[in-house]
Amino acid sequence: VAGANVVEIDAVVIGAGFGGLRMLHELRGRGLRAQILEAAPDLGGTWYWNRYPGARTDSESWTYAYSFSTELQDEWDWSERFPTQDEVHRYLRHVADKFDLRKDIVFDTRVVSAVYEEETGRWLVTTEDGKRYHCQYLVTALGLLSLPYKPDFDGIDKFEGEWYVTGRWPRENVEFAGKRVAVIGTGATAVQAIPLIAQTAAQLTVFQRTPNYVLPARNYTLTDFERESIRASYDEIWRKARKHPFGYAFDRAGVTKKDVTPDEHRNILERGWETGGFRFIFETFDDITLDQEANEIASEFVREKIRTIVKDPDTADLLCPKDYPIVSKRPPLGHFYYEAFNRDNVSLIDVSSTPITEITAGGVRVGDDEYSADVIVFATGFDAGTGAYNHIDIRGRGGQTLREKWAEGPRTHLGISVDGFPNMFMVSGPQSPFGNIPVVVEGTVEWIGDAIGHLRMNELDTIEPTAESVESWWQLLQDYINATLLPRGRHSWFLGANIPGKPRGVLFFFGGVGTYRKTCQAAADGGYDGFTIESIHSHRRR
Ligand code: NA7
Repeated sequence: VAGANVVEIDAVVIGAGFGGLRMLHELRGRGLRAQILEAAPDLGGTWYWNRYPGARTDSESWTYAYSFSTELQDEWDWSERFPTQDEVHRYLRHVADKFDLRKDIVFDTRVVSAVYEEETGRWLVTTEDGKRYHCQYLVTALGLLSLPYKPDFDGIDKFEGEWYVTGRWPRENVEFAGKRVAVIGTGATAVQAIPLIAQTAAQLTVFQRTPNYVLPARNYTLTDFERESIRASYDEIWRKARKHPFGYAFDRAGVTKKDVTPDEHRNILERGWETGGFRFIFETFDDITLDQEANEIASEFVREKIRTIVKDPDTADLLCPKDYPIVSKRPPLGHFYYEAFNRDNVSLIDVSSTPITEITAGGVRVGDDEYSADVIVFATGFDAGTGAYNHIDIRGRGGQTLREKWAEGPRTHLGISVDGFPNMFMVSGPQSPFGNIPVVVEGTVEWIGDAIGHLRMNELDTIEPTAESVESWWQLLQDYINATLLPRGRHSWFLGANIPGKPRGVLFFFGGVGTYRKTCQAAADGGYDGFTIESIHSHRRR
């Protein structure tokens, strides 16, 4: 490919979220000319798009950040335990300014295709507005939950009110005051939005298909003293987070069900409930995700709390998850979520047996019942993992599309690379670990940086995994998830089961962030074991 309209560059990174920004900095630090192509008008990824009421992290602020720069972590002041969308977005903008990243980000630019050229060993990336980039390395930092899913209900075009999708929330203020609002969905997003919408809406109707185990967030404002002690402990924080199964700076509980009496068991769960957040899961008992009995005790504990908080027994009963174990779906964190159902203006509609039939001109119809609404909020989740990949025409060796390759579900090695797609690297791609994303992302970015460094130092051109290592990774993913209670989650997006027609399969690595990091490091230390590395011209192989 040649021509005036083609930008020749070392690397193209798609996406300016947590992963893409960090990747650009890494590539630059290694002397590469790189550019980010970003569909949105601003950076932030998830933290750009998800500006619905109540949007904030479920990770503690001091671990929902980059660790690569001591100066950055020392100068940034988090204001709360769980920062809002606005604060995380400000943080990422600060990072971009500090490291002068914006000059290499092209905004409002959606990538439509990326095609690998076998003769040159380069990728040709084309954008919607016809720009073309020719690069040696392609990094897809598309996000694991970036393509919103909105069910295809009949009648939406006839609806006379306003409707919004949480993952594509408008930048201007949405007014709920005095309005009848319908929220569809009760996942992590809806759980954050519902208590806030309830405060101003005239009437809020929540449509629930599957109740969740919502844990209290117990958010608080950080004092200067707390911020100072966090700053003083960053080494320890990152050491713990990198070892933790889900990338959090938590201690292992060191206790399982068999170590305690029923009274002690209850006291520990009470303490975890008071501490709030995912600490309820990870700092109470180490066997909640693994052992059915330990899990059922924790599950029943949450149900009891729901029945205590929610005054109307029928509503409480509907809010109690009954037929799947806690943590088999990602538990949301609530900021007075269950309490919201005690308000006179909030009602809960069960759509588990009779699904939403259609959207009408005036609201939502479920069977014979119609619920009036001026505003409908779709908090119906994401096409996780592969969704954003299917929206780009990615073609590897022999013109094979990634869509075809993944027709039965994603196939990768380490969640980073795919056989037949040389020099394509995924940051938090399908089959990488699910957990505290910044920690996962930094590990992956550094690994990709090292792999590229290795190629350049040895004057080699391409790296791609062998078909065998991709097959083994798939098998390993099955083994890990099958050792847990996770396969029992209802409509779980971990398994692709939230999207009608999506192939069912394990979309994430559940062997733990610590194990994952070690595995990736071992592959690099072993001279990129499981990968084929080639020189295009001499066909030198190793
Ligand atoms: P989730 O957790 O996938 O939640 C989506 C919700 O939408 C969930 O309650 C679904 O019920 C519901 N849903 C989906 N389709 C329908 C239909 N057709 N009818 C009724 N209800 C429906 O997405 P979130 O955005 O809340 O959270 C995603 C992650 O983002 C979160 O975990 C964080 O990691 C960040 P279901 O449970 O499928 O029965």
